[in-house]
Amino acid sequence: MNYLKKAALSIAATAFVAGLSVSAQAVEWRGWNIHKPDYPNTVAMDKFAELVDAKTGGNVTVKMFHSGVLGSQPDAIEQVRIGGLAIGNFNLGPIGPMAAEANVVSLPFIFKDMGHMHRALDGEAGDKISAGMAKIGLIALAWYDSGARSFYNSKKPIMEPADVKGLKVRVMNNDLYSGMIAALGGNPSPMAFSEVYQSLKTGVVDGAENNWPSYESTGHFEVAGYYSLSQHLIIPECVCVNAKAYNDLSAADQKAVKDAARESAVLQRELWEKRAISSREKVMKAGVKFNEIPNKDAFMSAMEPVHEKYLAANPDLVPLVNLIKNTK
Ligand code: BDP
Repeated sequence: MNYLKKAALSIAATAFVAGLSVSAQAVEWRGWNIHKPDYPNTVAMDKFAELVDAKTGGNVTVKMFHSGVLGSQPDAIEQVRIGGLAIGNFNLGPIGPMAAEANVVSLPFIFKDMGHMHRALDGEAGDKISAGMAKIGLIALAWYDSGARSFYNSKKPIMEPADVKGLKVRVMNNDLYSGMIAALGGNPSPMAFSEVYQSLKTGVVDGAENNWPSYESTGHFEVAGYYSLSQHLIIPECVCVNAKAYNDLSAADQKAVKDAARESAVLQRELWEKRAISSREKVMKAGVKFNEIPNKDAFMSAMEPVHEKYLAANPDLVPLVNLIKNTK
């Protein structure tokens, strides 16, 4: 073999080995998101994907599937747990039934306002919630905002707890929410997000509860025109990754992915603030009948049994609940 041939062969061999090592390292993650293209979470998850690619130098790429095309949220959470999907933007509501620590954020009125929720999540309470999620195979890389959820329905303004009596109200899949509606004398109807519009339209349910951006983006305001500002739940969301997928990465790539998630959360929170205002404006222009609730304490007292029952069944969570309540 002459010198040139040998050199060419050895270059080819090096490239082959390099190619192998690159492809052995490079992974593509499939990502789940329930929201439509222009929603803050969607824009932020796309940003996350872009940042992951850039920060890991292509070692990790994320292919996002938006608008819930990969299935319902409880199913997607399960898929990320077992590794069928790598990553998702999840609301902690449907995670709660699988991870007790994560469920404390679904106790009605546990957070006073968004600032309180941020401080709790950024501190020790957030660490405990993350640890609870890690136990079921989900690593929370960053927290997204989801505003405060209020009641809306097609029948009447809700001013006091008694107004919920007899109403069929859609809730996310979580017994705490069913208990919350039952405590007000309503009929809870757990249902996938994608089914709520038709159910409101055809009268399968009378109402539901959500933040301004989701009330608007789903078109629910077109079929349930009374929005009553109860703000009974402030539920954070996560960018959650399958534990094995994350732990299999090099330390440098883990950091890159975490940084990407945190940067995307900064963007999400900015976009969220703006969207909460523009969504509210949009539905009001469309003729939504909006009311404040004069006495929110009445709702808090009516929902208190939900806390009592939950903590009686989960006494080990009392310290975490107190930690949240005492977060200044
Ligand atoms: C939205 C959340 C989304 C939930 C949805 C719901 O962002 O994750 O699936 O509410 O009510 O606010 O199901």
